[in-house]
Amino acid sequence: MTVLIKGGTVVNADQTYAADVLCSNGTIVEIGENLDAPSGATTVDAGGQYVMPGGIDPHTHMELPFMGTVASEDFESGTAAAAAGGTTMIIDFAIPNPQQSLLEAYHTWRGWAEKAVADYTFHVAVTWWDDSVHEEMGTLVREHGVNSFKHFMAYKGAIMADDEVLVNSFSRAIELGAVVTVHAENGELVYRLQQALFDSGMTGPEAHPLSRPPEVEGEAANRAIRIAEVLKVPLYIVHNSCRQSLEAITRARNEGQRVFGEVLAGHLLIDDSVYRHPDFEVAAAHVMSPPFRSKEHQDALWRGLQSGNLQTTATDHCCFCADQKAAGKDDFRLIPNGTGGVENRMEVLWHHGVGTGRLTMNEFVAVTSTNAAKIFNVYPRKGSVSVGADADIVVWDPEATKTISTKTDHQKVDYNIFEGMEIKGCASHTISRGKVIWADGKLNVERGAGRYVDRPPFADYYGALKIQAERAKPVPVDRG
Ligand code: URQ
Ligand code: ZN
Ligand code: ZN
Repeated sequence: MTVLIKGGTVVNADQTYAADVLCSNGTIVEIGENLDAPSGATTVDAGGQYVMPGGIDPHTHMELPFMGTVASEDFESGTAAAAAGGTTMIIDFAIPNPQQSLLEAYHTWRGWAEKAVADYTFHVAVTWWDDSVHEEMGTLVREHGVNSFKHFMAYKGAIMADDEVLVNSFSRAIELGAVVTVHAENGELVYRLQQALFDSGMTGPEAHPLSRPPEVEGEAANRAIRIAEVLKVPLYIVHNSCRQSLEAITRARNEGQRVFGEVLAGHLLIDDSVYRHPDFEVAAAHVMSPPFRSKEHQDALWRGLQSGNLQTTATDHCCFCADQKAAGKDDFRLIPNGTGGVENRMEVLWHHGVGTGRLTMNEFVAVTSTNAAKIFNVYPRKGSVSVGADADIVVWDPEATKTISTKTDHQKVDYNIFEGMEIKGCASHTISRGKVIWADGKLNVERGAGRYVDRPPFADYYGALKIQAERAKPVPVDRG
């Protein structure tokens, strides 16, 4: 398959220039002016458009079994919807139940993802600890291309990792040259606040944000940062939703600690008034954790992106339809947590980021693709329009307009948190490893065409070898 993208402007995280891009056999093979189309090549007219690295969404949960049900979006429909929005790679999560083998969970998720239409990889969650977890983390890094391990500090009684798990897992991760990531909410406090609110008679979704105030997130973010500081392990905090967690990250980064922060498109644009909607279905459709916050926090998060203290954007795409959310009709604690957006992330960020001047086009590329590729060690294979990179490309039409709606999007869920949002600028073509899979409003995807992306450990990228050497140094024995 050969594709020539003609007449566009290449926009990478570090530079912008007019050039044609030639892709062959899944790879970018030539970038230059006035390239000729080899015979048989497909030509994409990119005149007046931007040719950018395909989006990387570092946080999705396709077909996740969670809170007694299974997320409605699967790997085939979810990667297709992602492509319709310009995203060409997702990083999902293999999440073992406590006492379940990490390897077993990893293979289960690998099986589910075989139907994906575009590329994917997995963070593996550490939800419990014993020597077997220690061993299997090594196997996952050495033999299965996993270089990031997730820890849920929330969800007491289910998949919550306490400090003992965090300390053991963080210590093991740096030995292996892996990054640790956390869902930062204090699960004990959430549990207590949920109980108190329910007992007070507040059973509806309006109680959800009250049970997980920003302080609960700020505490956990800071705790994870301090543990990572002592153990010298690089830390990535997912879905930062508030000023408090951003302040914790900013302080650590100002002191030179290697901490990365992710923000969801939803947390930048949706506020907590949704939980006070009189219609249970609308309020419940927005129940996710951490919850959407007030405008004060949204402004802080935008500043976090602009300042570079937040490096990536994601969606935490974890969809549940109205009949599933109804499980919590009489008890907000039972509403399956999760919302969608994998199709809309890039377009809403372009409109509200680049369109408002908050972000340059290059910063947009950095936060939607390149930074995630670097942090999770697949750059420049992914996250770059450069010769030798995978031909994962989005052709972006800055003049195209649309109104986002669940009626027209491709996500397999009956509610879109961006419903009715009018945006300008969206993907006209999406190319996945050299094949045009989205063009002019139509998907051209193939079940199973997606590939698992191996992510090598960081070796010494994070100083792991130095730390291992320090730990290996014989301790001088005082012979008296
Ligand atoms: O916590 C997560 O990231 C998963 C379980 C999705 N749900 C959510 O509310 N964020
Ligand atoms: Zn989470
Ligand atoms: Zn998540």
